[in-house]
Amino acid sequence: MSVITTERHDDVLVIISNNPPVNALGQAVRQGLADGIEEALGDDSVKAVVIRCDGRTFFAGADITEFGKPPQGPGLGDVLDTIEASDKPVVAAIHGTALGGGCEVALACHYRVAVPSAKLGLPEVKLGLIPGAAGTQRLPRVVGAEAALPMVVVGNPIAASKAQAIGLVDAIVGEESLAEEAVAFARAQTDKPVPRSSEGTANRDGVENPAIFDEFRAKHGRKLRGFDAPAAGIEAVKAAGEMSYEDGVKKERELFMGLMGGTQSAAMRHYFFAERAANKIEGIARDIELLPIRKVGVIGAGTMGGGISMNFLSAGIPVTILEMEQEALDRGTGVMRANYERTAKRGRMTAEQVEQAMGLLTPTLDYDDLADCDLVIEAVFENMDVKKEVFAKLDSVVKQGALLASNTSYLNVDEIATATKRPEAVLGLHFFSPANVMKLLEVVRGEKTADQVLATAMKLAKKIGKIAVVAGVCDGFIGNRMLSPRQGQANALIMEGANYWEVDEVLLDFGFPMGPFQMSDLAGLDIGWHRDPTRIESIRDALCAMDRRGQKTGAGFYDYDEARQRTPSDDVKKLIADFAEKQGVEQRDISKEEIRERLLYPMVNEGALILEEGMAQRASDIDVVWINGYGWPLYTGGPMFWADTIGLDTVVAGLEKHKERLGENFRLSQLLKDKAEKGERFN
Ligand code: 3H9
Repeated sequence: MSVITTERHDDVLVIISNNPPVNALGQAVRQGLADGIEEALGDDSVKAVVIRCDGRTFFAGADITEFGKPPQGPGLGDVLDTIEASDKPVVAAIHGTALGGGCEVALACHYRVAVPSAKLGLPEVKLGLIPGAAGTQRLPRVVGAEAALPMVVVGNPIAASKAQAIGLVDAIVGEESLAEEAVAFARAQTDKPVPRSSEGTANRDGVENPAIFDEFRAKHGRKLRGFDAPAAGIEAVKAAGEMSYEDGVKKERELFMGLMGGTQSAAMRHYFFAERAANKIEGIARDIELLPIRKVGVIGAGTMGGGISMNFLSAGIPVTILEMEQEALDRGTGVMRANYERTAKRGRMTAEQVEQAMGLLTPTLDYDDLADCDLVIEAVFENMDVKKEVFAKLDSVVKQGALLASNTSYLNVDEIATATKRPEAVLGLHFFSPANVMKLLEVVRGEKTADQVLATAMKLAKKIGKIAVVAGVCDGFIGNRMLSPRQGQANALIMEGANYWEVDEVLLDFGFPMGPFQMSDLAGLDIGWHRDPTRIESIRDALCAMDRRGQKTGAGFYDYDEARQRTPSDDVKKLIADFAEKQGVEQRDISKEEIRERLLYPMVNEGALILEEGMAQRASDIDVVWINGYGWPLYTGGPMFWADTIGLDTVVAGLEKHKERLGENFRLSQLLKDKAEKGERFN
């Protein structure tokens, strides 16, 4: 069946798209829309037109899978010009999400009606692009530059009610009666001059008050640092006020094509599909029967246990939280309440929602209270014996059929599972701190973890708003395992003479939010410290002995002022040099290029080892982990995609160049080597 059909309702022609799953505007859809309009214009008995979609949503945008391939006509811009040029009124009937090109279709129509649950937006910026079918020129003419800016430059969709308030939607209709009401709305517009978005004048606000652009930049600059598309988006919206419509469209095209050909958009499109691929588990049928998770148990009410619990409470799933002592239990639940209340104060939750969430929490000191949980997550001290003890206990009290999970970040999940008589029920659920905020979840598949258990965990992760990636059992799983060589090199580099602030700067310049030494200062240098100031075995020991324990003591690697602004410390530089001398390490000048190569290339190599050992399902999963868990800049696509972009032969050559300095445990991945030789990519 054709993806576009038409239907007559007396004098109204309804053009219907049915292109699952999201009515992306692929070639056949564009052609069908053009044909539909031609049909309407060629038939005198048609007085008005409605464009609507079947299935779960209005057009969710251009078909991203067509990007990077030779274009096939008709182009979306041309189709939209045809729609807008019609002198018979055309009404967009919107449900689901009108996104990107879909929102541009709606803008080209003369009127827009939507159901209350509909959302409209221009998320192209999240793919490293700007709208490319005149969205940046039509939208400001309809809603004004000020309202258009966040939509184009930040890209979050807005609700139908908000869209109506800014003039993007003309009428909100019943959730169940969109089709009929849109036809009636269209019929009521006949015999009136059609309003065309390209002729709107709301964009004057940007000309009369150009300060809105600077204010917008000042407000969002930090968040958009490093990304190319937002600046292009601002430029395009500005052009909508300063140029004729035709010239503005040309400007938009120029900017769009520039971004489309760049590496950032390729990286961000890669990420879009990577995030979706991560959810799929190889070898497990998509329709496998899942276990119901109606009640969750969490062991440990510390920072991690509390944060983990909040995920479930916020999703409406009851949690029983267990501690050893009443005091620790009270403290933990108190922190959770305080966190919720802070969220409420910021207006992101109502007081009622706070009570609702906390009402689902049952604190306990008694293991027996976990008996009827469908999933228990252990978040106790990171020690194998302690974990095994907990799992043995769980095995004896928790009902059969439940999932038993460890939040360990390093330990061997298979060994933990041996403490039970049901290793098939055991898996790792590695949350990242703060667990109620961080999106990433590593789902660790043990040797014996049942398919059903794994699939249930992945589904549950989505329900609580996490981005889950399957990892195999190895030291540090995917994320921490790759962090380890980077940290090793950071430490080695400062011993060899690199300034620690330059090591941080290299990563900041690359796009990380923080460098390793800033990170250490933030976390506290005394984590895991032996507390003996006379025992100096590392630079950290030396810093702790001087009471430089990080931000909390006003000094660590850096000195901190009252506003927590950091300045490099000459004392620390000297301390490092002295320590290096004592260890017999000769210091030298080290270039930023070497720092960058030695920090990042070993990570790619570790990623390749993870892949060749089957500890990650696919290279793109590794990218998803590093972007969501460790602040790897999205616009490079993650470590593996970044390596593809610079060339795997470059990475291998760099690793070989620095081989002597990469530590005795360094082992070049055969997979990386082979791929580099063959000129292949990971993604
Ligand atoms: C654009 O429009 C440029 C124009 O301005 C200019 C043109 C000249 N294309 O996310 P889900 C697939 S740029 C192709 O799991 P949900 C997706 O990969 C575009 N495929 O569902 C997945 O496939 P699979 C601007 C697409 O309900 C399946 O659909 N638009 C596209 O959680 C289901 O997706 C956007 O950026 C697409 N455009 O969320 C919107 N979209 O099942 C991008 C989805 O094989 N899309 N797929 O894994 C979204 O934000 C979400 O998909 C949406 C549904 C909210 C629509």
